[in-house]
Amino acid sequence: MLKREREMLRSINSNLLFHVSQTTKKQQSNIRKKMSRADQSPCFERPRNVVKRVLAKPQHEGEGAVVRRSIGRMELKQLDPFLMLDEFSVSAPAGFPDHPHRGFETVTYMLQGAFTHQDFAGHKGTIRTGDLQWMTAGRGIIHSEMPAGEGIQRGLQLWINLSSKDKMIEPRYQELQSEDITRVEKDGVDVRIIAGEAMGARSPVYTRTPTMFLDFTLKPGAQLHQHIPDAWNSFVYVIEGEAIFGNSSSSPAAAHYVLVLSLGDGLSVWNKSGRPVRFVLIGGQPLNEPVVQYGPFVMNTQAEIDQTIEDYQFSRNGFEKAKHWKSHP
Ligand code: FJH
Ligand code: FE
Repeated sequence: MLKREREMLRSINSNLLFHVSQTTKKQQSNIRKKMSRADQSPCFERPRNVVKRVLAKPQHEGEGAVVRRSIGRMELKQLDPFLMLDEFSVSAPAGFPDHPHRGFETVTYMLQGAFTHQDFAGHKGTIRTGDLQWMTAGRGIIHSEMPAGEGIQRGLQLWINLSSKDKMIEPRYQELQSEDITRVEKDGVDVRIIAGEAMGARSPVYTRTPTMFLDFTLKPGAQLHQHIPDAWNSFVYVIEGEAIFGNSSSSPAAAHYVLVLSLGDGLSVWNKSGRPVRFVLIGGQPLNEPVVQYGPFVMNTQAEIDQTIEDYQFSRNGFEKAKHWKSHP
């Protein structure tokens, strides 16, 4: 349904007959037909529903760290263009000491506490609650990611694949502090726009693989209708509370569940519970390319993986700065 038609629908609903009187009889009849379909889903032609629901159970990763892996676990190996989503919730000294990446992007979003990162090119910093680091590893990065500060450090890390033409680009960082992340609040819905657009606002983050990443909080009773480009793969990860996703007669989904969505033009969410619900909605345009992964290297062919292992071992083709580098404790 076109935006203009949706606006017309809204105007009919609120008895603003002025708009309707400007349309032809045929247009009015089309709108009424769409309205009866809209009774089931008021906003979308093809509403998305949950096709798979998986609990992200804790597992060991890095050095003494435990993560809840949702995308990337056995039952959900990949959801093109996404390779992995981890929720991390732990205190120092656990973490992710010096390690490489090639061929994809990592998006680190802090929910609570702080993480310090350092890389072999001298890039260093600490991201804190609500901050974002969007790292395009491209041809190669070696870095460490360690919790900073006292108590529980909690965050998400998403791995987004790069298309074959982008796998060997120069590494790049986009960093946003919490106060610079676009935020919109309306009718009990609060959204922080990490990537893409929602509720009339847009994130400044450049996504080489077209991606949306939205952090929603819905008050009790609130409802949300979020557009998602039709052919994009998408999923929800519930951070806190519970809500009904898609079909309003489905059962609520709770924290640490990942919900894979069917294709369609949007998702409806209803917080039927008595407390707030927080979740991320992530979507991306599939690359439709072969994926060969060897730990932190993601390429298109086994030959490219073999070449990457060699480049890493001999500090070549993007890993030159690895020769004499070690992170500071
Ligand atoms: C040794 N050193 C194994 C090692 C493995 C790694 C790895 C880590 C994250 C991550 C997840 C959530 C976060 C916000 C803060 C980071 C991840 C986060 C995913 C792999 C393979 C490093 C050193 C190692 O990094 O930042 O929440 N997840 C996939 N593993 C490593 O990075 C052994 C001796
Ligand atoms: Fe890393």
